[in-house]
Amino acid sequence: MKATAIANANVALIKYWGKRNEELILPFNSNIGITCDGLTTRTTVEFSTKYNSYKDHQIIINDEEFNRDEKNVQGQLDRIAGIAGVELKAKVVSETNFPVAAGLASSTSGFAALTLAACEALGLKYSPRDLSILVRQGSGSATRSVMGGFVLWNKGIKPDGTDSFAEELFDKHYWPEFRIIATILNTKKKSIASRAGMSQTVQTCPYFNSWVTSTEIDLLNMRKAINNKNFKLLGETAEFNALKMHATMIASKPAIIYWNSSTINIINMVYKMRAAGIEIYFTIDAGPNVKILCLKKDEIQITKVLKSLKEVIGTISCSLGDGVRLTSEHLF
Ligand code: 2P0
Repeated sequence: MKATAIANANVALIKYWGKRNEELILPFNSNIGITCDGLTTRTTVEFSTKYNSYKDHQIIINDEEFNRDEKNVQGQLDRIAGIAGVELKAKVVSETNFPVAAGLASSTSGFAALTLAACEALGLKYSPRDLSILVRQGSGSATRSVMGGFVLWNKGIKPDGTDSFAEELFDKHYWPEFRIIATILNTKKKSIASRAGMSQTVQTCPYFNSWVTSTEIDLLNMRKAINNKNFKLLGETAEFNALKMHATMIASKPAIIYWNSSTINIINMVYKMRAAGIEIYFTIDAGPNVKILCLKKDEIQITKVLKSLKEVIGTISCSLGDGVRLTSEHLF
């Protein structure tokens, strides 16, 4: 009845922004992300037993009772209990080694670890692909955290979502020099949750169709870049795609602006270092924090420059990591 899983956050190089089906969480676009070894969540789930009975789901993240998005977490627990044919409530304790809900993709590792631990606690066994379909129904981008390394989330075309799953393109050993450095600029929770922001963008951004069609081209370029280990093409495509996603947010009504002045300063730092000949690119998710894409040879120098900026309160350097897995080290 109790199980624990560990998952790494997956940061998108080609973004998921917009659902064609909000209920089943089906995206307009296939998207690609990297599972990062340094952004980790461990989650223990225990459903009620005759010894420990829970009247409601109890969710504790980093020692705090969790309110934001609680409905989504509870919904996922109910979904899994429903599949197992029980009506039990659960206690969930989760720990991350990075700030949650600040645009560092915490929901990716969070929902992947939650889903695997909950399934195991109720004796449900899934293939990684089928697990990714179940994770997807909890939170879209978490679909990618089921797998390691470079991960494609196939958008699928079927209305029931059975062909919308994660696929490991290359595992964590594929590109040992690849690095992604998460800068921590502001650990405050975001003002508008991704789910609401995404829906608002789909409904009100006049450029939304262009985002969808042009992302298909970015996806092809990204696959080519990864297949050929072409870092320049990878970085240019990731930046282009991230900026276009933010453009759709800014052009929605009312405007959604996740950036702050620190975000712009880091972007300018990246441009400056690149002009000086360093292979450095960025990507930004639904928050102010910037993720730096670079190679091992430049990691130390880039980290030093980042840490010298007054707005950077921390950095987390990641290589490619593993997909979700079980552990016997429970949190309670
Ligand atoms: C991504 N993000 O591909 C994009 C880029 C943020 C910016 O997926 O409604 O938490 O639970 O499916 O997955 C954030 O959205 O939204 C997200 P839901 P999710 O990583």
